[in-house]
Amino acid sequence: MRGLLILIEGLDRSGKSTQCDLLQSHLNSTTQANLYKFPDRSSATATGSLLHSYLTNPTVQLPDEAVHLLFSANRWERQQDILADLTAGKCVILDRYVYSGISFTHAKSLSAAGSSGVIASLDWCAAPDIGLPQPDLTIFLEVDEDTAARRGGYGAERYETKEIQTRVRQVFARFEKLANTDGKLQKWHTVNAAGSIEEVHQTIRGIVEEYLANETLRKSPVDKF
Ligand code: ADP
Ligand code: 2DT
Ligand code: MG
Repeated sequence: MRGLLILIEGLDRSGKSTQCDLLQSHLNSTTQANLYKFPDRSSATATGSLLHSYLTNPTVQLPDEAVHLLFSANRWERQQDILADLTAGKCVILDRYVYSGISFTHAKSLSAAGSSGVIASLDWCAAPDIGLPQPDLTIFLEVDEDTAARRGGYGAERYETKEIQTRVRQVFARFEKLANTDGKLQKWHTVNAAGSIEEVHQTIRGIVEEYLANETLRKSPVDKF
């Protein structure tokens, strides 16, 4: 049986990275699990260092369209590794993926400053990721802005402002319906991430267990976007 492709999405400081680490440790106790964090800023990708510069250095100027394509290219750079892991029976946990890509770029088009025409189109934003492996399940960690703010101030990276986070939240809200429309297995689970780290972890484990036990799913090929 192949591994499961599990995506953890959410706004900044919703607890994604914390929960990805806990889930990986838990899965590793019974099976094998690898974690991919996007953007992958490591030397495993050619685009990672450019994206890191863009996120951390405000003087780096790149058109919104070009940045969007780079984030997608960064996922494509790891596609073969992800598929190889799944085929080898390993579970793959993703810390952000396609939905962050669409949401952050599209959110810029909603900003008061305005932007080029094309990023206002969700179809345009989704197009570069067409063909990438589609997660078997997406867990969206939902946390209100006040709770997230109590977890520490915004850092210095691009996008870490209240205005952008609010707009990103609005775009994310559309995906639950879109991801669950095929009438088959539920692919999107919104989880209340305001509880303790352990409570959220237990909720995530409960959801993942069901998919792990689904032999039909694990004997069928991974879907593509
Ligand atoms: P993200 O990857 O979504 O930005 P992190 O996992 O890095 O979020 O968590 C952001 C901060 O909030 C960290 O300091 C982390 O320890 C803390 N944190 C994560 N989950 C919780 C939680 N459920 N309750 C309280 N604090 C949390
Ligand atoms: P973290 O490394 O703290 O998660 O922040 N982003 C991410 C995009 O704009 N497009 C994408 O495709 C992805 C994966 C979200 C990474 C920042 O990069 C943004 C926050
Ligand atoms: Mg994180």
